[in-house]
Amino acid sequence: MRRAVLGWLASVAFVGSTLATAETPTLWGIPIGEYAQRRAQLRKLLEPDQIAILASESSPPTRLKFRQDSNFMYLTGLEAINGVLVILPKDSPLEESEVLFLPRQSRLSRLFEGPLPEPNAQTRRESGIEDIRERSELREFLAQALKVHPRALLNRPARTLLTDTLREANPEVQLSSVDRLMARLRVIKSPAEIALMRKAIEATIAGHRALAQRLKPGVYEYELEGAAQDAFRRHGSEREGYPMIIASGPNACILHYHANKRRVNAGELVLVDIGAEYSYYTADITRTYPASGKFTPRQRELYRAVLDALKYAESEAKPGITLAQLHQKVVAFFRNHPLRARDENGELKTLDHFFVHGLSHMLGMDVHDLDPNLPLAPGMVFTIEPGLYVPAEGIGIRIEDNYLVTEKGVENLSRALPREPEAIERMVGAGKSQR
Ligand SMILES: [Mn+2]
Repeated sequence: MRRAVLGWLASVAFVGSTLATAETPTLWGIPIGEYAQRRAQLRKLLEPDQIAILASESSPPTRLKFRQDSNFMYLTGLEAINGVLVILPKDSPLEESEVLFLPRQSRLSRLFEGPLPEPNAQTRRESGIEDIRERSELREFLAQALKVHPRALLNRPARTLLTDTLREANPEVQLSSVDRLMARLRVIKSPAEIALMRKAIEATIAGHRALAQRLKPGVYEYELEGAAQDAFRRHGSEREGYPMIIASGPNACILHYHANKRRVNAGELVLVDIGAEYSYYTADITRTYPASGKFTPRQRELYRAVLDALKYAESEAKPGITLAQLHQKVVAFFRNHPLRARDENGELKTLDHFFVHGLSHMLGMDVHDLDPNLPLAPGMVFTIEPGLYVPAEGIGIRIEDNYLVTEKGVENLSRALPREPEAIERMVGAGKSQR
């Protein structure tokens, strides 16, 4: 695994060691030198007439915890507010390669928000970004830069906040998204990123275990949510990577259910799709539990079909295959499976009829991480999550693990969490015997 990742580092010409040591200064668990390498990589991907402009989030929301824009965070490691990072292509006639514009903080802002990164020596030292200027200089800088680089690639906050400014600075400017380039950078994880993802996965597994212990008929879905959240926090997770799905009985057939307010009945299945975020990286792990601690024969045979599909996909996943190809293999697996179920019209159908979503997605700073749609390659992290949803029977089953692509295949990063039906029953049963 280590060899695979270092191989990737060599292939994109990252120089020097990016492995953190005690002396390596880090931001959010990532060596600051790695942020500089990321910005250098983006710079290399820009065409001569392009410029990348990435804004930070603008203001702290009152109802939600602040979370920096993932692309801005990936390139700076700074939870700045109203900042703008400008990256120029190599061989730009302008002298600069990268400039970060940050606002001065007012006395009141410091009282309300606490200290934020400002254009000063401290931010230069902490971030390793040398050229940090006053936010008030941005407009004039862009007016000059857009003359030479009229194609601007923007992140989401920049599209919202800076579109008017850019058009004023240069009416000829062509605006598009920087996501396609960012996907190429973000899809391959460095050793430091993989270490953070392992932490997120560890916290998520603890959440599943705590939740399974609390599961019994009569419990409310939101109580289970609380149990998982408590375990996340005890493992250092700042927040969830996405709203928890804790879906009992018929709710398991609503794919984006996260109201989590129903009372769990005896004999039902509870589909639990949760992911802790750790230092801006998220896990995404699903298990399906029998509320009473025992699968019915019907639940068990469908569960077994989903688990077999997962194991099959796992064995087929290796460098060179695309996620779309992997998905098609699992569709065929379900189509050829001997089991049948009735659809909403009472007709018997093969199992592929009940597998209605994508098998996989990339995973990283975002739960559905930016995806350049390239074949799997060492250093990529992705999910495999087959599921079967049979509303006529009130049964929804999904099993999802998180995988790191290695030289020869994949490593299941979430393998510490049981998934065999007998082990799942023991996880739920363990809670009962303690009460
Ligand atoms: Mn997922």
